[in-house]
Amino acid sequence: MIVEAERRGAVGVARLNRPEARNALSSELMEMLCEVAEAWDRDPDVRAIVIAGSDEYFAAGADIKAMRDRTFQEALSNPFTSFWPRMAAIKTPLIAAVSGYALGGGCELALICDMIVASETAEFGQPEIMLGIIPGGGGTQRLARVVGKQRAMELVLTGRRIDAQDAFRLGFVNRVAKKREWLDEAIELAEVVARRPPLAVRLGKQAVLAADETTLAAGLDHERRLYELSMATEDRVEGMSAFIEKRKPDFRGR
Ligand code: DAK
Repeated sequence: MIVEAERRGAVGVARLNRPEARNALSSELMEMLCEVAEAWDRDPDVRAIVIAGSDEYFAAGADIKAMRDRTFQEALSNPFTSFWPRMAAIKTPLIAAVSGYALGGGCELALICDMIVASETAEFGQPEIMLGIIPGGGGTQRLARVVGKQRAMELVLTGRRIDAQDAFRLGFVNRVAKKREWLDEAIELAEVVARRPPLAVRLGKQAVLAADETTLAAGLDHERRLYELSMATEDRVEGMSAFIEKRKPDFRGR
């Protein structure tokens, strides 16, 4: 399977598996990844999703061999364009577990995720400029929001790669793991999120993502409404009661 899906308790782990093409994101691979993520997103027992590649490569970007002969008309009607918004619409928290190369669309896929755990071997980059194109999966927009305009400009216009430590310093990745521990660390982080009350987790994700879309005043208004929704949940009564009664909360997702 070009995407291997495995459940580890409340965490779904999807592993990209096209070693012969360095996990290049063909339409077939992206379709399968979207289907897996969307099915988990509908499943209340899945509370967090990890997207990973292999030790050597997360993903080397879109499939250049498939792209080269695509006409303008084919590019316009190709489903490829729809995969990125589909992944961005997943409400369950997404954690990218990146070891080795995350380039072009691979870097953009990691950027769509809500958090990134990188192996010390990870290398990130937007090399599209070397192919005569620019990033098309959010690499100019999400990257600029994460690392700032000047640094995004350098990565997009030079195509140079950055390593895991640089990515950490830039606030691009949440943590850097030892090379044999990257996947376990990503799953551990996902398990922590999975133990939190799921409705509040989804509202929290939605609220933080709104920060990229709105002015501060509109964002604060949006946060206030989402906060009020969280106050209407049974889980928040349980969370507050458990604190006061000095016991562990039993969150039900209601
Ligand atoms: N596509 C297709 N095949 C690829 C590939 C790719 N991106 N990357 C590697 N391969 C294939 C190679 O062609 C080679 O195949 P064979 O020669 O064996 O048939 C095999 O994988 C092994 O590759 P290498 O021999 O190059 O392996 P190395 O370990 O030496 O190097 C590498 C690994 C990842 C550093 C290198 O392969 C590399 O630089 N790959 C290309 C990276 C790149 O330029 N990525 C950007 C692609 S453009 C959009 C959304 C997104 C996008 C566009 C639009 N919309 C929503 C509209 C995204 C665009 C891109 O990502």
